[in-house]
Amino acid sequence: MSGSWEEFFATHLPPTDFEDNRSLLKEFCERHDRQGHKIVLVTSGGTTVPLEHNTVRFVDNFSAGKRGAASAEYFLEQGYAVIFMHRQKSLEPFTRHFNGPKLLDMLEIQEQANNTTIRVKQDSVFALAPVLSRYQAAHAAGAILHIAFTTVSEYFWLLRAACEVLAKSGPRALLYLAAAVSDFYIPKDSIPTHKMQSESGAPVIHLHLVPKMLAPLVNLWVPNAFVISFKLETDENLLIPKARAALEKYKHKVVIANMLQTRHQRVVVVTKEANQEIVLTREEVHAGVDIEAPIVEEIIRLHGAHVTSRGAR
Ligand code: PAZ
Repeated sequence: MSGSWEEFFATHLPPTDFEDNRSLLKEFCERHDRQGHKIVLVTSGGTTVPLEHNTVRFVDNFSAGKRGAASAEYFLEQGYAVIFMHRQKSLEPFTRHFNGPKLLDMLEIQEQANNTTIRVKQDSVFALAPVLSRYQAAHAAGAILHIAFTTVSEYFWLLRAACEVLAKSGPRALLYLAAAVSDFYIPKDSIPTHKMQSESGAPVIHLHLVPKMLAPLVNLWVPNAFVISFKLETDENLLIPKARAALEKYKHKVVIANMLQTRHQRVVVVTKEANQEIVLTREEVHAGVDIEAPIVEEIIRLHGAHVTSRGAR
């Protein structure tokens, strides 16, 4: 049995920079609310479960944050204000295009007498310029706010704080919960302060179930928002039944279902009415097309209908 979410918050302290993040969230949402913008909270990347208070080791998961980072870019393109709540050091909008050595491969050094300059290679200008210009436009407009988490408890503290301010946007708030959040945690009083020592023998680790936060989120925290959760499975037979079960249990609007190995080529958008498959062709995959473009297009269409049905704009 999982404990209650009240108990979870009572036994986990907020992150150290919590109040700063809360102020940033408040300022961002109030500003965009005044301007009548739709606001999306995109959560992205995986959460950790620390095994020590002074954390050397932790339980982690596979998520790289590509889904969230790419989706944030497409929401920005469509005029949404984006709260990008992401795992520290996971992929981020715009910079994701130049991850690893890609950026350095685009540059060349020119030495002339005492003058060394660095230039973007001519054939890379076409790749860099559109991304740079979208990045600069988003930042100049103050249209994106980055909030970082690492552990599962930091994630829930920040998620609840974001919901507190998003609630004021009513149906114009969209929650796109793409982060891979641990279902398990170790209570704070069960982990050692310092690095576990191998001399003490093999540790026995007892994981507890994380309370299901979608229930209070949908019913109490943001009752008028358009909420989308994601469901990842590795057994195809479980994918749609579990996505549909989540929709029926939590009564939110959409579950986006995906399989671990094919998550960047195929998803199923599950709503009360239908299962809609979005699939990239082999050519699109080779050309580096983002599946997040058609996903976000469909979500924006559904969100628009939700806003209209609630008599808002
Ligand atoms: O972060 P990523 O691009 O590597 O993967 C995306 C994803 C699979 C984490 C996301 O699409 C998702 O399904 N998130 C929810 C996972 C879950 O808890 O079921």
